[in-house]
Amino acid sequence: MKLLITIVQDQDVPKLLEKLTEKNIGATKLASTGGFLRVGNTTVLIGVDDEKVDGVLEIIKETCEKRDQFHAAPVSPFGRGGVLPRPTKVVVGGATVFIVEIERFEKI
Ligand code: 2BA
Repeated sequence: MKLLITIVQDQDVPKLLEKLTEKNIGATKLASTGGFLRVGNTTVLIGVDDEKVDGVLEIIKETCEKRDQFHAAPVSPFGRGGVLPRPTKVVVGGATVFIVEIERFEKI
């Protein structure tokens, strides 16, 4: 069994959860925040048998989009005479997935 720790953009969550539920795949949604942009994203925990991992990755690919976001570096109080940093574009998503081996799984 594997646990897919899946970080996605909030906008993609309803569709992702709908598709997983259609296939009877259990998921847990957690609110999270990206360390770089410091904006909210969603972490979805998905526990599945090994043979279902590729199918779940397909669903994630189908439902999670790449999007452009802008990153403005924090303004330093010791900054250079009021010059504001230019926001830089970063491409976020589709999804960041960590696939972890599950040693034991119990539902009690
Ligand atoms: P954030 O950390 O807010 O990162 C958002 C996007 O900013 C990233 O998109 C990437 O395009 C860019 N980015 C991140 N760190 C950067 C850096 N040091 N320099 C330049 N650009 C940078 P994604 O790669 O699609 O990541 C989306 C979210 O997935 C991340 O949000 C974070 O919450 C999570 N994530 C990505 N890689 C991770 C990792 N190695 N460990 C834990 N979480 C990760």
